[in-house]
Amino acid sequence: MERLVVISNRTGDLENKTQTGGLAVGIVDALRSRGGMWVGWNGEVGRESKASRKTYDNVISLTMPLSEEEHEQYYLGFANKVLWPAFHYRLDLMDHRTEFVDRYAAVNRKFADMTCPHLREDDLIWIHDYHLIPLAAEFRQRDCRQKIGFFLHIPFPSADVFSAIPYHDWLRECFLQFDLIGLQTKNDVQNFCRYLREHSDVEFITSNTVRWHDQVITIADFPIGIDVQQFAEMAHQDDDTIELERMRRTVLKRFQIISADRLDYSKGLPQRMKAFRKFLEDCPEYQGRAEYLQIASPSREDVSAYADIRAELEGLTGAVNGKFADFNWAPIQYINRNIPREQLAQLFRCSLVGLITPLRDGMNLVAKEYVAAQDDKDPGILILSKFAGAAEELDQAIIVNPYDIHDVAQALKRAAVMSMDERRERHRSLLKQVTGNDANQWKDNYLAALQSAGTSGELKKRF
Ligand code: ADQ
Repeated sequence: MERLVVISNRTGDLENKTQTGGLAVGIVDALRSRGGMWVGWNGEVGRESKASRKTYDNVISLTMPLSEEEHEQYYLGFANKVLWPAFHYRLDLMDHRTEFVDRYAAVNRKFADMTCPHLREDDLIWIHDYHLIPLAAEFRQRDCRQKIGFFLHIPFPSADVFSAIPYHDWLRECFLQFDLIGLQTKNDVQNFCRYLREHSDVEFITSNTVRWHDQVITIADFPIGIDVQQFAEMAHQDDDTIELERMRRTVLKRFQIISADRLDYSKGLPQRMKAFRKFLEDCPEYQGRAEYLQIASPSREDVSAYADIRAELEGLTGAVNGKFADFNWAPIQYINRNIPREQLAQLFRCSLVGLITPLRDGMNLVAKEYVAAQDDKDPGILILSKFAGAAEELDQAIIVNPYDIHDVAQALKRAAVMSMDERRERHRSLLKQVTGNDANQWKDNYLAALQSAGTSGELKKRF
C-alpha cells in the first residue's frame, strides 16, 4: 500500500491516542495503518522556534514555525482576512493587501521546499484546506508526479462570489494542479464546476471530471464525519449529572438549549441570540424555564472582525439577561472558552435542543456530535441551519433559515412541544446517517477516490 503524506496548516497530535475532530480522527488512523508523514505549521511564531522532524512508529511528523510576517500576512492575512470571509460569502469583510498574497505564495513554497526532499515516488499526497491551495502547483514545479489530492473543509462559494476574490484566476490555476478536489457537499461541487464552466477553458469529460492540458481532475463531495462511538461513549460517562439534568427537565420543566461554536462571524451567534430573545417574547410561558447555554471558544482574536463579534455577543447576552432574568433564573449562559470534550459531550446529552445555526459552514461537526451524544430513549432535537453543509445529509433535523429570526424562534417553539415519538423517529434517522458516514468512512472514500484519480504516468509538470 502507498505511503500517505498529509499536509495541513496545523498538524495533529500523533502522541495522543484519542484524537479530537473529524480531520484528526480520520487522518491519524490512515497514517498509522499505511505509514507516512504529516507536515504542517507547529503553531509557534518567531525566531526561537525551529523546524523539527519526529518519528512516531511508522509516521513522521515534519513541522515548521512561522515568522512574525508569515503569521501576519499568510495566516491572519490572506488565509483569514481574504479567503475565509470570501468562502463564507462575507465579501464585505475581505481585507486584501498585495503583501498578503505574496506571503501566502511564499509560505506555500516553503512548505513545498520542506516536504519535497522527504517524498517517495509512489506516495499519495493529501493536502488540506484553504491555507494550502497553491501547494500542488509548487510540487509540480519541482517535478513531483505523485497523485495529489486536496480537501476543502470550508464551503466553496457560488461562482460570482469566488470570482470576486482578488487573484481568483491564479487560485483556479492552482486548484487545477490537483488530481482530486474534494469538497464537503454536492452544492459545493456544483458551485466549483459552475465557476470552471464560466471562468475557464477546461474541457468537461463528465459533469464533475475535467481535462486541463494533459491532466484529468475530479471534483467530488466527501462529507466529513466524526468518530461516533467515541463521542457517544464520552456522552455516557457520567450518568449522575445526566439524571440530575433530566430531573430538572421533568420536575422543574426546564427547557435546555445548547450551542457550541468557535467564536466566528460565520456561525451566526448574534442572530441566534436574537432568535432566542424572540422566542422568549413570543412564548412568555417559557420565561423562567428556557435555558440557553452558548459555549463559544475563542478564535483568531488578532483579526478585528472577531473582536467585533465578541463585543456584540457580550452586549446581547447582557441585554437579554437584563430584560428577562429573575432572581433564580438567567435565560442565557454564555461561556467564552474551550471546554473538555467529555464535558461537551455530556452537556449535549443533557440538552433537549441542539441549536446549530451557522450563516455558512463547510460541514459543522457539532451537529453530528450532538446527534451522537443523544440517548435513544429520550433523545434531544437538532435545529440546524440550511446553510450548514451537514444539512444536506441531516434532513431529519428541524431545518431553519438562520437569517430569519422568526423562523428560528418558531423552530424552538416546535421543539418545545415535540412528542417523544417524533423525537425518537427523527433521532433514529439522524443517527443512522451520522453513523453510516463517520470519520473513517470519509477517509476511506477519499483515499479510494484519490488512488483512482488523475492520469497516472503522464507528465504533470505544467509550468
Ligand atoms: P470549525 O469551523 O472549527 O471547522 P466544526 O466543524 O463545528 O467547525 O468543528 C468544531 C469542533 O470544535 C467540534 O469538534 C466541536 O466539538 C469543537 N468545539 C467547538 N466549540 C468548543 C468549545 N467551546 N470547547 C471545546 N470544543 C469545542 C472547520 C469548518 C467546518 C468543518 C470542519 C471539519 O469550518 O465547517 O465541519 O472544519 O471539516
